[in-house]
Amino acid sequence: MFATRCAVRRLPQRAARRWAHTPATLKFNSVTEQDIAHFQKILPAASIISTLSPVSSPASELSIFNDDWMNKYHGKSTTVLRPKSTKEVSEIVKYCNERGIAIVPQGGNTGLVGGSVPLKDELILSLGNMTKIRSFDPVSGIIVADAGCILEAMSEYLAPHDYIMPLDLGAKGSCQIGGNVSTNAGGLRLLRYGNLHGSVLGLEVVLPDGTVLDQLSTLRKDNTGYDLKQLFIGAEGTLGIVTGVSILAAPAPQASSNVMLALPKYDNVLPLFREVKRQLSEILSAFEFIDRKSYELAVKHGQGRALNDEDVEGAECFVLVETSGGKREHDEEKLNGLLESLLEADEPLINTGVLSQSPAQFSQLWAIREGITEAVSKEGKAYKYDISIPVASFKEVVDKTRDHLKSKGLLHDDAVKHVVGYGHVGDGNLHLNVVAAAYTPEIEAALEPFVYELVASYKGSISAEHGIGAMKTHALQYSKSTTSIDLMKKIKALFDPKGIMNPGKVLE
Ligand code: FAD
Ligand code: 2HG
Ligand code: ZN
Repeated sequence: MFATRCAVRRLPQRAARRWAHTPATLKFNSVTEQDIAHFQKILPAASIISTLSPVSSPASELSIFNDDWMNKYHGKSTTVLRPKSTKEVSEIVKYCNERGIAIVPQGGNTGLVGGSVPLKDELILSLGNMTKIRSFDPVSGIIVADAGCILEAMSEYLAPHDYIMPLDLGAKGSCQIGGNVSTNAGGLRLLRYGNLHGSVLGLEVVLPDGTVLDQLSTLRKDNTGYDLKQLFIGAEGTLGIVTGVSILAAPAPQASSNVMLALPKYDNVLPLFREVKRQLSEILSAFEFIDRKSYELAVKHGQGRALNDEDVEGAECFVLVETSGGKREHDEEKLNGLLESLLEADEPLINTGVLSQSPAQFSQLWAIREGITEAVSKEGKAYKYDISIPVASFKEVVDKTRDHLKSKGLLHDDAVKHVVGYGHVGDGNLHLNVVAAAYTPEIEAALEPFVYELVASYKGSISAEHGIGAMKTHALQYSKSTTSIDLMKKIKALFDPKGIMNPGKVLE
């Protein structure tokens, strides 16, 4: 490995808000044995999991659908339906609408805001059985797939055709393309390929009354009035169930490389970003930030391979830079030139750079960054704030949050163990994770609305990429005006007048 030494938004009224996570009372019908008998007419036995008779599955079979990835949010659904076709989804939804049964659409259940599990006993409609690639055009790179296709499986399908998916996330082995679209997932390639509002070309959606909206276009350009598909991208299952996705894949880069840069101080991140962009220009494909504690947690919990001690010594934080381009020699020359100039500068912005020399080392460096979420969840219970703020303020926000928790007497091993920051610097997206011994009302009360007010004071967004889910419905006004929220409510009422689609998520 290469290693060388070297105008504030007006804050909403606090008094009127509720801050504990207490979902509004939902008034929907519970699934009954008669409903199960009806679902048996639509679906084969293997597609119904229910504790109700005559199916009578053990409750343990339901828990992976009722509990979220963090084990923070817990639903009480009695029934999970796993349709295999759009027609089956449509029949289920039509019936639930008539009966007043609420539905939670569920993909890979890797969401981090409590959006994918019920608040009460809503029916869970899992897309996990809809896994067909419907078509792929190797000339345009457009792939059309069932919503339940796992992101990684789609990448594997595309690899022999020399294409890649335009998005990549640590949860790729479990998350589904329908879930990605429904959360407008960002991830590690957004800097290069932009977000899903650009790369998704068409959607097939089952609307809350069971009607199938077929907008599964494979056209790059289509200016025929309102672009309705955009409404479902990031709707978190509140407007309908995405059953099919048409998406533009990207040509696979012919050469990729990465380097982990160790920085003596956070203040160097921004000048470094400018310099890296200037020198690497079109081959820069990722610029990811990892603070020291996040790095230590990743290594402690076996994510990637630890850097040598001398590379870590004196580092306040790290930046992982990835390049992707068309010609290895050209890209290597640029990257090596960058590293040399960084290390030889009069006042170097970095201490060291650890450059991957093989595909295995490339993956190991990425594993450190991608593994932080997993590491944090092994260390304790994480309160996750996924925020957009000016990059210059990343460290300040982490420090202010830590100081605030300290002032509340909560910064000790039995309450909050660590406050860490990492994320997508290139996109202005910080992941602020507060790692606690347990989820407690006391810690939550110390964090909220504190964090949201802090974000608003930087004119930031309370959700850069994970969404609102059940976690932030009561905080939406920190990032959206009353006019916007009112319009969102009208759109929701237009699509879903009975409110059966993922109630209590996104909007209160
Ligand atoms: P789920 O968690 O099942 O559902 C998420 C939301 O979408 C829910 O509201 C659900 O109701 C709705 N939904 C799911 N499928 C459908 C459908 N077919 N139709 C309508 N609504 C639907 N997120 C990022 O943005 N960037 C990251 O880098 C990132 N990294 C992650 C790393 C790890 C280790 C983990 C655990 C999570 C990460 N996430 C990230 C969060 C999560 O993976 C994404 O939000 C992902 O897009 C969710 O997909 P899913 O299939 O698991 O959806
Ligand atoms: C990432 O960028 C994901 O790694 C997850 O968005 C962030 O766990 C988190 O807070
Ligand atoms: Zn992220």
